[in-house]
Amino acid sequence: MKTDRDYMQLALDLAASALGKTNPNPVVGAVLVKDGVIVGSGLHRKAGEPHAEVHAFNMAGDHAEGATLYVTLEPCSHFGKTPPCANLVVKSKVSRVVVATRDPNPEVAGRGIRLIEDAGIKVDVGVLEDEAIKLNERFIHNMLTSRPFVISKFAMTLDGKIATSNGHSKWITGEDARNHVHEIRNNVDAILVGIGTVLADNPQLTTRLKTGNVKNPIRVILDSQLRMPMEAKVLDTSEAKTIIVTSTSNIDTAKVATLEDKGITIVFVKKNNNGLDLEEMLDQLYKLGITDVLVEGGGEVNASFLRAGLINKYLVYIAPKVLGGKNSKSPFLGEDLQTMDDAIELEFESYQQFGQDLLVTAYPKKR
Ligand code: AOF
Ligand code: ZN
Repeated sequence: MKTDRDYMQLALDLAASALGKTNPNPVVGAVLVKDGVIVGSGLHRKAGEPHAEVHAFNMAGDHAEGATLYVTLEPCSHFGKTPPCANLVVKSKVSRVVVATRDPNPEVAGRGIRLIEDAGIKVDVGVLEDEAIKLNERFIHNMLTSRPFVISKFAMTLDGKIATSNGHSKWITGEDARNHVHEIRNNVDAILVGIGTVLADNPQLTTRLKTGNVKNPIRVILDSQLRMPMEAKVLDTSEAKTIIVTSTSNIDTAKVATLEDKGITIVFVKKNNNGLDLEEMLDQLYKLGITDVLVEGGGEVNASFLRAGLINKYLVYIAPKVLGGKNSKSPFLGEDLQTMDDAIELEFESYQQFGQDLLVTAYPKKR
């Protein structure tokens, strides 16, 4: 006998297969079960396309009547790009609905569940809820803060170095780990670096994958004094869009105009004691439709996100190499702290191996 958790796991697996493809929407999976037989299943594939439940009901047809619907996110109750799934659930006369977690979207926020319950259908909420929340961490953060989800990513040696003293860093990790970075880039809306990284490495910051559909994230460059060289590779917008974030006190209007003529978007934010106001920047990026940002350094940029408490997740590749050297580069620069009590505390969530390298996933410690 399969349990509620088994069917919800199936729905979660369906949802997970669309991770990175549904932005700004969440990933959602749905499974319809009648007398122990799966009569329908579906997932939300892309914003603007039908929701998971619609696909599952289409597959099930008349078999939906009397079935149990397992869905990883509360069915919606609003008219967005698509009509409310809760109405469809009621109309199809299922006998029970099992929901992993509520939809934090203020347009929904419990109304979907109420609509279904008011029609006399039993709803159970909370099956595999932790997993469902983790799966939609980006969407939930967006809904609660109206800001993009910020991921800090870097690769370091076992002794915590990201480059030699003269900035050489090719390569710290092996090919498998580096390919994995491109898979991550393929699934985020934006990738962010400081102008220092552009000046030092002249990177392309695009996604390079051998197979599958490649989607380049928008490149966001922090450049408070507009030092961007006109020949920088990131100014070639034929493959990916570029946003330069600069200070409102920047008065180089001629350079701004030249960059805008090249198709670059310039975002102006005020400065605070630590440089550009990153909170204001995130507010603006979200308004431009960016739901997550992969921060790829350098050390000063990483440190300013860290000190502002804006990092939501860490992806740290660790290579089995020791570099040593008191001037080798570290992932986070910024101010020197005096005691360990001042350290930012994290929680390790998991580790994976790519070739000889490890990927550690960590989150800020919950208080
Ligand atoms: C569901 N099932 O598969 C998804 C849901 O613009 P729309 O019509 O696509 O609505 C998007 C919102 O609907 C999204 O922000 C979230 O609250 C909900 N997403 N809901 O029941 C789904 N993708
Ligand atoms: Zn829906």
